[in-house]
Amino acid sequence: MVISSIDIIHELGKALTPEQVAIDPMSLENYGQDWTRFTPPAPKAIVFPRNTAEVVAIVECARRCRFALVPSGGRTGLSGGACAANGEVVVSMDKINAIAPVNLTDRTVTVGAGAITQNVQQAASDAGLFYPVDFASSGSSQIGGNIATNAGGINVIRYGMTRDWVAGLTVVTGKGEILELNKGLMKNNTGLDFRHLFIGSEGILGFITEATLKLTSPPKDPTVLVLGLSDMNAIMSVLGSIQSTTPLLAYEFFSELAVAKVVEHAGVARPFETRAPFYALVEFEHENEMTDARIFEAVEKCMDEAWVVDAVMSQSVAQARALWRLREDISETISQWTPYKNDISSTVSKVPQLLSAVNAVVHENYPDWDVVWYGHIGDGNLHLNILKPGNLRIEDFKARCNEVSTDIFDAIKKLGGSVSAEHGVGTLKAPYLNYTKSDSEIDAMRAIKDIFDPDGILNPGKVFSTG
Ligand code: 2HG
Ligand code: ZN
Repeated sequence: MVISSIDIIHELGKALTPEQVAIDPMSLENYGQDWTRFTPPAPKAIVFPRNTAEVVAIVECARRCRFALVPSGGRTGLSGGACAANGEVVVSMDKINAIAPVNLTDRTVTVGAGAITQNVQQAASDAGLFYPVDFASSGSSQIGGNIATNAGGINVIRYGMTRDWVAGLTVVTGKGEILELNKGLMKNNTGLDFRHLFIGSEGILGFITEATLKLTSPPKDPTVLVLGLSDMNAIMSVLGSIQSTTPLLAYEFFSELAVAKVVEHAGVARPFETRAPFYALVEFEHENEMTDARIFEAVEKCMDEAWVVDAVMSQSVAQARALWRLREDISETISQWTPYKNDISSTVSKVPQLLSAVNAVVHENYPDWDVVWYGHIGDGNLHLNILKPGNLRIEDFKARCNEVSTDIFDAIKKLGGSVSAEHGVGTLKAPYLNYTKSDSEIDAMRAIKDIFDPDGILNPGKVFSTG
């Protein structure tokens, strides 16, 4: 029996209240897509549950009336994981956003999935603690989405990914069951830990409705150093020199084209007059007066080796923030060129091989196009963005980039790397999952999805290729 959209909306209104169901064009447009802007949004409706029980009611309604659900956080994703392009019902977590008082003894905080990352960071900071997962979109991304994509960001080299900061999860599966996973425990060796199955599952197993997050002590006086590099190959030698003297909070890299774009379009100041082909941004804790001496010595050595051509170090929190903008403003600034994104990785030791393999593909295939290099290179993670030439139709641009991607992904496969280091698979990387995961792994992933989502109502078309 096929149920009409009108009946489905009526049923949802009964499961929740009619005010919690939106079908106006603006909501459909807004909640039907993420930051990729590659897929025209076309959801049937948007629903706004206020608690876990209401999410159960939505899942039960979807199973009964046979329609698909797309979980929706801040929709800052870059792989199309939260897009609804085929008449799905989008389940927004906006209203499940409470932040409980910080538990100072456990050093944890329990939050609703819709809590904004920055608000969680602020709550931790107000309690004298620190939630270390951070990225440019923290002002609008939500904790549930961060967990569903195992978000990384700018401090991974020191603090790891979101996975490392989740002590407990409440989820609603595609069967409408509520699971309380790990319950905030620090120690719990009782067989398979499903918490880790749901972290990074991109909404294909269930809805994350609540999370207990671990907190830590804040870093002492974070200081930023921006270095101009003589060429791309210098990047890992510089990392080695600096890391051997001082533990790092971040090690980022970006190209001159990235700097030129943020200077011109975001009003960010250049770090220094010298133009270098590439730059490194290093952040470290300023522990004591010895820190400066150690850092200066390492930078001097890098200059003697001709790896570094110029350098500047922040002298205040405001200066550190200004220097960070050189890196953090890149993604938003270049979004006006509808970039084709690569979010690739190798082990840190193989980064030189990764860079030279990718460089060869870029030279051969995009000789006349603008290619912006940046990324969390200290984690082995490169964000290679190809900017769409103005005269090219988006479909033709995508098709051309998709072809070239396979050359890049072949190189990554040889290196044992990943086709999606931190943005997730979503729809954009689904056709390429087999470059990183074996057929047996993909079969097991599908079998696990069937256990938690036997009717296939959760985020269809994401993660697994349908072609
Ligand atoms: C970043 O590191 C984000 O700035 C976005 O992960 C990367 O836009 C991108 O490709
Ligand atoms: Zn990133």
